[in-house]
Amino acid sequence: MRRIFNSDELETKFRQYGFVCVQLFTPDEFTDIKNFYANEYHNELHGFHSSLHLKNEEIKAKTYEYLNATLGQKVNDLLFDYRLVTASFVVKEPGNNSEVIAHQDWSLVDERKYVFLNAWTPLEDLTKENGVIQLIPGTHKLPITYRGTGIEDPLKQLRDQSGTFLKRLLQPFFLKKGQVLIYDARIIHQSPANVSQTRRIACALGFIPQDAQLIHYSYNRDKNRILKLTVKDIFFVKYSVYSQIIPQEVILEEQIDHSIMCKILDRKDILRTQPVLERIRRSIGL
Ligand SMILES: O=C(O)CCC(=O)C(=O)O
Repeated sequence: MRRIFNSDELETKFRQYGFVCVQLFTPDEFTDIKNFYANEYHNELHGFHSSLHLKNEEIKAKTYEYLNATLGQKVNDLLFDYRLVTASFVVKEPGNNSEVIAHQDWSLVDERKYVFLNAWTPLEDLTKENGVIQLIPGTHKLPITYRGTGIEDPLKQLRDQSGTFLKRLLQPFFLKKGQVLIYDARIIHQSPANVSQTRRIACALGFIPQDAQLIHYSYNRDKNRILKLTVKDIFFVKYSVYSQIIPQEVILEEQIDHSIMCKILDRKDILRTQPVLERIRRSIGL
């Protein structure tokens, strides 16, 4: 398996749990980042929003450059030959409409071979009120799913039928300012609404291996297939989830791979990633 971290300790922890948490920045380093956000982002948005979703290419490119210089290099120093492909602000405005439901992040590489990493760091200490990040350790070992434009969400059934099942497995991580959570994009994660009085800003940086190509999966209704698009690294500056229009000029190759199918996950898939729960399940004959 291709190595992910330079340090053996981080590599071992990551392989087991699907994430690591590292203290990487001083709180002072975040003052400038908060100023950058205040100066550059003036939209009156509500609930949860991500700068990656915006249509404005200029601000997305500027944010990428800025977060790469301020945070990206230092995170990348921990990684074994990775490169930054996305950099964004993920923001929860105060109010009870900013919940992020349990999901896996989009697949940005062919996960049969590579691991796409998200490095997530809040600009404030996380609390129970301001939208603490929660994840299910071990779910990076789930069967391969394909996540992208128009593709059925692999967690749909689990959320519809048994939201409490996922909720019971999700663990909160009360990160302090300066700590970074680096997780495998396949890890199931969510965050509750920000019911504090102030905006919660976090930065999310997406890294893929140097030897991997950036991929975007997209469902094609006519062909009833998932298309595998190999795209240029600038893809997420050009693409907006609001319009869902895939910019043709950044596609390098379009392919229908017949082994790629929609996969909807069920309880057994999740339990298999939880060794202790799986042992109990088997011992009681479930
Ligand atoms: O910022 C958050 O609270 C969650 C963000 C998230 O889940 C994501 O960007 O995939």
